[in-house]
Amino acid sequence: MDSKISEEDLQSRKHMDLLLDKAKNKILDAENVTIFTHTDCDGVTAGSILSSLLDKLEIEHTVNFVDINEVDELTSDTDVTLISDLGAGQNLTSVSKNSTTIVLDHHPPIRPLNENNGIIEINPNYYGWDGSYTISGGGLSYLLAKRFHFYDLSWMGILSAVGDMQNNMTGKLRGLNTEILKDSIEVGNVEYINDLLLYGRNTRPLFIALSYFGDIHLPLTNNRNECIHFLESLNIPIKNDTGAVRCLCDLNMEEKSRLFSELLKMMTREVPDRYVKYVPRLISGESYEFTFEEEYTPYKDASEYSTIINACGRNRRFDLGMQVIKGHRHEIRSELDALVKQHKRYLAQSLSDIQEENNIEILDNLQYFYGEGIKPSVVGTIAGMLLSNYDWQKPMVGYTHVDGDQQGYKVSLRCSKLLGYDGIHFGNLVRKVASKCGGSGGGHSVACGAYIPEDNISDFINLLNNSIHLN
Ligand SMILES: [Mn+2]
Repeated sequence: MDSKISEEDLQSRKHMDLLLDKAKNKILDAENVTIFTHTDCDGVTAGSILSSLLDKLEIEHTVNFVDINEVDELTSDTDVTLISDLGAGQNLTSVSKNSTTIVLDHHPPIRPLNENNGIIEINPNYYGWDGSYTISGGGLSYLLAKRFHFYDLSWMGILSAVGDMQNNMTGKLRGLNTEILKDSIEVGNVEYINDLLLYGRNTRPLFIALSYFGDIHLPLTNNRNECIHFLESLNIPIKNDTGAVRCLCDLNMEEKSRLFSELLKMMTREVPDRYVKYVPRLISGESYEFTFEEEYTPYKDASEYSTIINACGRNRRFDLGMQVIKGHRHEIRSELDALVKQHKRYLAQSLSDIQEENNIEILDNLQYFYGEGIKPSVVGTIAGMLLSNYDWQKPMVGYTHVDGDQQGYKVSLRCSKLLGYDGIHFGNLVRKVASKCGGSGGGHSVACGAYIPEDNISDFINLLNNSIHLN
């Protein structure tokens, strides 16, 4: 954890606390509060933090999950309106007309600090801190709860940061996220360890986790038998003494370091020379665990936990996600299990449909598919899953019709982190190209998306293809 803080940063942090205290006083004076929050894992977690905060204060409130394009039309007549994980980039005149409005967002703001028309805006970008990795919407919501000394909500700030992929590029949390991490470790709710970046540390048999490993194609990719041989050759048992199949969390340090070195060798062979220096970052990084959760459940590891919340969000069952986070898991267990199972089945089916129909078009600088009938909320997930089966050196773009009978396409792009390390920021590129095509877009360097008008989709694909300069 990097804890060096400059004098300037310290002043900025103090200023942020002044605004948070202002927000705190407005909340303490309020009889009722409306929460608007985003529909992704960060947004659902942010809503859960704010709702937990208001529960503790015994203030009446509602939580509403909204998409970015709905923000302009939001209205509220409660004393206070809290908007988290969105709002910074949107017009808030209709919502702020009759209600004291507090925005906790980490996206680039359109209103200058101190000229917010009475809106209290807490946003890291005002202080030169990049909101894509220094703090999440949920993290900002926790910083508000922290002014009330509710440190026990800090673990949720870690969940939202990981769900927002804030640690994606460097393999660890940075910026204000480290303050939240420190709080959550101090209250004993979170532990972090350096580990292999295999997804499913607590729930997936190791040989299966290996078969899905990474975003570049390896001899192990999608080949479970090969993974079993690989582990045997490293003298890493597949099963433990009781006969149960081992997960990554069952390995000792020595086994993990053997696995690390072999993966390093294997990946180094597969990538062009200029990428070799980045390979260790693909294999290991920090993992965050919740101490109060049980082993071998998807709730133990922050990254697996965020998948559950995403599954809720992508099926528009935000209420279930929030119940999970707020600790009412018992009541909704069977409903949640059914949803997660159905979500996984849907992803697998969509994936095999696309592959069977051989729908992937390969252009010079990108590859793309039209996911006809695929839900727009999962087209990015599918693009990511396809990547290692095709050319990982080009981004994978998927598009599908937006929900309902509306015209237009939702586009998602996923690419190997190696392209990001090489300096390409696809979020920025997609934003530019989308706006040239009459749409809007943006996001992270290696995972981003756009909305494109019905008639302009082929222009968008071609223009994007021509705007990408791969080395
Ligand atoms: Mn977010």
